Amino acid sequence: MSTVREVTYQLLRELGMTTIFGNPGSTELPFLRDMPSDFTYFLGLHERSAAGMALGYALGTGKAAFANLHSIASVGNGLSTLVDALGAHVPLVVTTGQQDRRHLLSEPFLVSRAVKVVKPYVKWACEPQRAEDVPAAIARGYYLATQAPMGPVFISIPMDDWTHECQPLAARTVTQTVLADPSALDEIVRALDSCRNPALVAGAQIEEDRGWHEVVALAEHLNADVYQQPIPARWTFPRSHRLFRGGLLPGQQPLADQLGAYDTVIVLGAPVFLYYAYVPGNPIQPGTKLFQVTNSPQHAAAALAGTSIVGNLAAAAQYIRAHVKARTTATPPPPLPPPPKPDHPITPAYLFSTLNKLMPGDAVIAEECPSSKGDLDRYLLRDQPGSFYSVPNGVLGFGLPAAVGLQLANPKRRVVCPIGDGSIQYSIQALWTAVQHHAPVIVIVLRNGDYTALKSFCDFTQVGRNVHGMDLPGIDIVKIAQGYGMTAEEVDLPQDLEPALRNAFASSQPRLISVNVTRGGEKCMGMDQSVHPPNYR
Ligand SMILES: Cc1ncc(C[n+]2csc(CCOP(=O)(O)OP(=O)(O)O)c2C)c(N)n1
Repeated sequence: MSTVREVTYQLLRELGMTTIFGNPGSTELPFLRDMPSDFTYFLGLHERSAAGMALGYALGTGKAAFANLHSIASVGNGLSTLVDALGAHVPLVVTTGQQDRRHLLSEPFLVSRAVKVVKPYVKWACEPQRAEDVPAAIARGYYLATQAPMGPVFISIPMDDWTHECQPLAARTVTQTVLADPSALDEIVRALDSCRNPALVAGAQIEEDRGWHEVVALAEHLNADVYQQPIPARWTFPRSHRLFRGGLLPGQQPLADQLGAYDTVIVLGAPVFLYYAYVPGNPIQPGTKLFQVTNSPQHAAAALAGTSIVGNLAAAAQYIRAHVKARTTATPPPPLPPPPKPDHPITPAYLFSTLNKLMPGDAVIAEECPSSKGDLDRYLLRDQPGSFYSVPNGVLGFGLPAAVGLQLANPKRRVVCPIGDGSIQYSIQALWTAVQHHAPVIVIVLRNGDYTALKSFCDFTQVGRNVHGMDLPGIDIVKIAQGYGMTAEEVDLPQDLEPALRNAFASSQPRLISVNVTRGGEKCMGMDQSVHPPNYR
């Protein structure tokens, strides 16, 4: 008879999860011992980094990733990754050790109540009732994690379970696609056929459902203007396409104003809508017909306006295009932003336009640079699917491990991680894993010496500047990176930027470039006082 451990490894193999990201503790050792040689283990030095790399790996492969974290620390240190995975619909199967069942009642050292803690942020959390149920629980978690909308599942496993006897368990086929009701999509077709001026909003779910090409084809068929959803976790429309009109603002009134000229708006694969500051107003101008197609029943239920249709994005876009009349006229594209000057200190705009010039066409961006998002949005152009990932819920610590996981998943596409000097500190340990595994990620630190985004928010909402904890003096990120074994350098002069980036792209090893950039001056997520922000003074 096989053991729980043997059956589990065979199951993971059949489910295609032979890559394990983790941080071990005593409660995980009975599982991790003698790992079969066809499995690869990536050590993260902290659960946030380990789980965050698994998340990047899942994003990069488009498949479920497996993380094995330590006891209750899995939740304490790793919870924000689960929050990210739930928000960004990333299929993660997270297992974590529990103390030996035989003395759980007495609350021993390292006892874990993780299942209870984690529940609001996973699709399913479970500690199996019996040892021999462990493989079946992992299988059930996997099938659920990979169902749209995808997301994380969590299984807590007592450490004595692994040696129990267990029946073999074959992996099953569980399909993942749910199609939208065609009669509901017909309503969108009728609205588009009878409208004057339609617009599409492209959301992250287009990539989750592999619908990039279908949505581009639909937009071209309609000659419709296309906007990216507010605060996008992914870019899902080619940035230099003639129909692309930029991103939507994350506030009710300013967003409704941006879409004010359109009489029909179809949101494809995004919430209606994701806001940041509370700027009240109509979610959409009265008179504009609003439709949402989403793979998430939650998003459909939570939408503030319009008709919501649940179903797969690729299939829905294909259906609409097959039934709707083509349109021949398009509005002219807006002018390109002026090329930024090589000022000193270097501006984020100059940094991103230089990076854009030097990056290979298939390079992947995993970004976390809060106050420079506007410049990044203006000057980085990505035209291929799977090219852009960003923090989905505003919890910092996403960018660096996601970049490393994406790079491990995609050795052929270079991953670039533009990240704030504050943001990089939240899961800094991922630098070490990149070095150990020669994952050639290029980390570009925007060193402005403070939490600029928070200062902008202070100004935006009139909180004032008399707030502690806004400045970051005395951090030498180059030495920190070198301490983890990474080649790193500082760039201060604009003329040194291009050579530093060229060298990084020419090298096949990971590298960190810390760029001293200008302080402040950015709007709050693209918004200024003209939108009438809330006043918290
Ligand atoms: C885990 C976490 N802690 C704190 C914050 C609050 N926060 C939002 S933006 C920000 C500043 C980040 O600083 P940096 O990366 O240097 O970017 P900058 O604002 O300077 O562009 C902070 C601390 C957060 N979003 N997530």
